[in-house]
This record gives sequence, C-alpha cells and structure tokens, in this order.
Amino acid sequence: NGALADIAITTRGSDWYFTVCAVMTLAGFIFIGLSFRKPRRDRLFHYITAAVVFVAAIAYFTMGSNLGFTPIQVEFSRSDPKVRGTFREIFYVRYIDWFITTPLLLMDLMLTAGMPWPTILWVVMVDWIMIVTGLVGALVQSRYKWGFFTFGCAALVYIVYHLVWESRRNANAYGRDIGRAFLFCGSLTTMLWILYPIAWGVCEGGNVVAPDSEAVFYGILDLLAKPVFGALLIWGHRNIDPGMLGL
Ligand code: RET
Repeated sequence: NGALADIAITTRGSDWYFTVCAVMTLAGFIFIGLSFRKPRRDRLFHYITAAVVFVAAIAYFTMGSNLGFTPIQVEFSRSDPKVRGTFREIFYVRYIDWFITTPLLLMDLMLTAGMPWPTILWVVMVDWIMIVTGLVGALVQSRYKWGFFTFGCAALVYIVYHLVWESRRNANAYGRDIGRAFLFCGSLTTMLWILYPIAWGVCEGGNVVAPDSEAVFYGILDLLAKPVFGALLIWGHRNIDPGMLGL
C-alpha cells in the first residue's frame, strides 16, 4: 500500500499529538479572552499570537489523526533495487504550519522591537527560505537532502543575527519595558529555534529516532515556542503602549 509508511506513529504518538492540539486550542482561547480587557486598537499581539496557536492546533489535529504525511524511502534493498524498501512517514503538514506561524512569531518579536516594516518583510522572506528548504530536504530521499538542510541553517543563522543584534538594539532604544519584553521573548526564541534543525537532523534527516520520539521532540519545542512564548510576550506587553511602537 503506497499510502502507508512502515515507520509510523503508534497510538501513544497519536494521543500525544491530540494532547498538544488541545493545549494549543486552550491557549488560543485564553489569548483571545485576555484581549477583551484591552481596547480594540491594542489587541494586535493577542491576535497574532492566538492565530499562531490555532494554526498549530489544526496541524496537531492532522498529525494526531495520522494524516498530513507522505512516506519517504529510508532503506533500500541491497540485492534487488526493484524490491520495496522501508518507508518513514514524513509529516509535511508541519511545514504548512511553520510557513504560516514562524513569520507571525517573527512579527510578534520584531514589532515589539519597533523594527520598520521593510526589515520585518525581509526577515520573513529569509524565514520562508528556511522553511521551504527544510520541507524540500525532508521530501528528498537521497543525500542531497543535507544540501537543502544547509541552506536552511544558513537562513536561520541570519534570522538569529537579526534578533540578537539588530532587533535587540532597536528594542533597547525604545526604553526599559520594551527592551526587557524583547530580551525575554527574543532569548527564548533564539534558544528554541536552534533546536529545530537538531530535531530535523535526527527525524526527517537521519531517520535516527522513531516517529513517536519525533512527536515528543517537536511537540515540546512547539509548546514552548508558541503558547509559552505567547504568554510571555503578552505579559511583557502589559505596560507597553503600542502607540509608542507606532502601532
Ligand atoms: C528546519 C530544517 C532546515 C534547517 C532549519 C530548520 C529550522 C526550523 C525552525 C522552525 C521553527 C519552528 C517554530 C514553530 C512554531 O512553534 C526547517 C527544521 C534551520 C527554526 C518556531
């Protein structure tokens, strides 16, 4: 059966994906609920962050249902190339999630730092290169996948430079509250985002760990990078007037 993969999540993996889905959904309702305490003009960060977790919730629902993947060959028959090898399930739906949510997370951060929109757009373009090269690399079965991975890593290095240097300096110029909100959220993001290519290397890249372990690795990263990050960001904005940031 061409649609099934030999190496796939188990019932436990599915349960974990649905659990993460539930947490993401709950976080979304909390972020929207908190927005009602503010005038409409001041709800930008609530809306961006809620959108991030709702998109993730749908991606996790898809993976919990064992959908949104394609089988990629990871082992071959040495004796006869015509014999079917071993296939691992690769969840392309992750990349659809990341294509939408990572630019929104960057907007959360760079708008907090008061960066001008052309710079934000440029960093988002680089982020899209990172996600798309990661997707293509995941779907390629030959060793060329590591070439795509390298392009993605180069893009991540550039994004991290923009966060820890350009945006951090810009945020500090806007004063203490904005500088601190950016420092917390920017540091968390930088530490977490660097772990994603490591997860990719042992999952989609090297096929070193099972899909259930992949679920736990990416799941914990996503919980920290989306709901925990979002709570910290919204809390960080409690004394910040968006008008000061030109929003
Ligand atoms: C890939 C593989 C190619 C090289 C690099 C990657 C980085 C991915 C990142 C993803 C971040 C996702 C987040 C999701 C939302 O919670 C695409 C794995 C560098 C940084 C934050």
